[in-house]
Amino acid sequence: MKIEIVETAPIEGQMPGTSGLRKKTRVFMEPKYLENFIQATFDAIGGGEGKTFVVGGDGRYFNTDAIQVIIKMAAGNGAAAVIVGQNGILSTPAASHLIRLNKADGGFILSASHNPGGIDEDFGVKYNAANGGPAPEGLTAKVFEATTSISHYKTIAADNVDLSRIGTTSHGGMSVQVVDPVSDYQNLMESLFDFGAIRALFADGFTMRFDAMHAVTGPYGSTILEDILGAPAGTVTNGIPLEDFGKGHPDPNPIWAKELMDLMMSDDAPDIGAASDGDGDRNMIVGRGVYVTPSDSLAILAANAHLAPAYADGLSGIARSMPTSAASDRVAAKLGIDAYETPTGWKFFGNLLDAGKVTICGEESAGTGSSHVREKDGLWAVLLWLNILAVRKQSVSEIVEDHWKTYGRDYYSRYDFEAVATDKANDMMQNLRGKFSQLAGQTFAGLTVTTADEFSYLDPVDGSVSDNQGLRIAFEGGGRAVFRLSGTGTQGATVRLYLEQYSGLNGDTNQDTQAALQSVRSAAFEISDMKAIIGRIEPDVIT
Ligand code: VG1
Ligand code: CO
Repeated sequence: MKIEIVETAPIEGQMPGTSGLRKKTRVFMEPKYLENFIQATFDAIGGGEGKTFVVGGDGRYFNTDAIQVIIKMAAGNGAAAVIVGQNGILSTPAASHLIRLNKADGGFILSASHNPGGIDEDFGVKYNAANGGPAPEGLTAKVFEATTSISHYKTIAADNVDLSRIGTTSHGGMSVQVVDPVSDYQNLMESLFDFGAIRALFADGFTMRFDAMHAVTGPYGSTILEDILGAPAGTVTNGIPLEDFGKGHPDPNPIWAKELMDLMMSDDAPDIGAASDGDGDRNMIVGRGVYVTPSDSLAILAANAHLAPAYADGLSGIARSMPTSAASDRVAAKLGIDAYETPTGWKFFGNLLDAGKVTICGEESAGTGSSHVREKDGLWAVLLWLNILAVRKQSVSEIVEDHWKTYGRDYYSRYDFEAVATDKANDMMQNLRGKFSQLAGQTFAGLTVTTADEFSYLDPVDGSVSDNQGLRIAFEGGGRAVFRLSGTGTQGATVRLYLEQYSGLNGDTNQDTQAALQSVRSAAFEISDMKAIIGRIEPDVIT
């Protein structure tokens, strides 16, 4: 088939953020917008010639259109093969697994994750490398560079591929393999966990509600939890992926998964509740009457992972993003293994996982995962919880309370201030930065600052340095406040304020979270001058 070389010109602003390039869907639909970014990616990786790529997305509006464009451009760039999920569906962890399983050269994941979907909402493209993980910063910088000098893109004139039919066809000399999105992922999960024990748990009357939030995990949850593990029909709710996620935010937190939270706090609560995000890489865990913070979930999973077959020999190390609470560090210390602190975003865990330095990683934003893929993995976390529950034969709340008794409790909450004017958000950060050299030793809201610094990460594997990764203030008595600007939004700036207070080893673990954080919060507001600079201290979302 004839390769078409189409002239184009650079389009501004195609800089990937925390997790891929995210823009309004209509922006992605503008002529050549997607094409430019895809060609820049091919250019940044040294071309597509003879390579194999995995392609799929979370099912949001424009997903299949974008996939058809990418398939044709892969052919135009000389790729040997494309592996694509049936109907364009692949969760982010499943795509990561397919890249690794098929030894593909990389993959395109079409998703803006937790951002709402639809023609007037958000769309996104993430590129993952041959290890299955998000493109590291060095590569995203190259992609961006290529978008600023692009002059043409390559494609083929061909009919669209029928994405509904599983099987292999040839397009312009390139093979296109349409695969079941769930089966390989399901096999991977079966290889990690004791499905027999989990099946027995459900057979014993254990109950669960898994809210797929009309996003990509519906088919994965239905197959694995209901069909394979025997959870009763109806365990998975909102299980059909919709282009607009039913107009919700597919963000697994107590705000956006309110229906699930209400159920879990009621008398009719099942034994465990879980929810997943748009592209299936994040998870929320709720026990009957108890919300498990993602930072605690990471720590509890790490402390109990040896109860699942895949981790029976123990963990090599644990990594967490900087704003995530210190709870998992306490587990690492007790296990005598290394703890790593990385910037926000899964791309920073890839090197540690590849080098075998860590087995389990996590973020406060409800992402947890392990060395089984190179992405965070929502359903994996849920299955590990189920495996632990099946072995320990205790409730979620008993396990959480036992954990706090052993390690102390890290009270934790994140405040999001959305759609802040970008210049004001930058002013606030700049003002705060300017105070840092003077803060140590000063007291605010009764708390004395021990250290104040801007987080910079030195990757212990490749020696790369990532600066400006968040402003952190630590207080005497185990409190901490962190400020950073989100890198996934598409409108204005989102200020994230992360608050944490350690109870101490034998301290009170039964306080209300917001009450326990009161001093740290007041100190953070005071030090940052938030009210004066951005005009508010009332967050849009508290998680
Ligand atoms: C947010 C989260 C971060 C996560 C990222 C991508 O980034 O805070 O922990 O890795 O989303 O997750 P930011 O820059 O907005 O704080 V996902 O599930 O959107 O791919
Ligand atoms: Co996600």
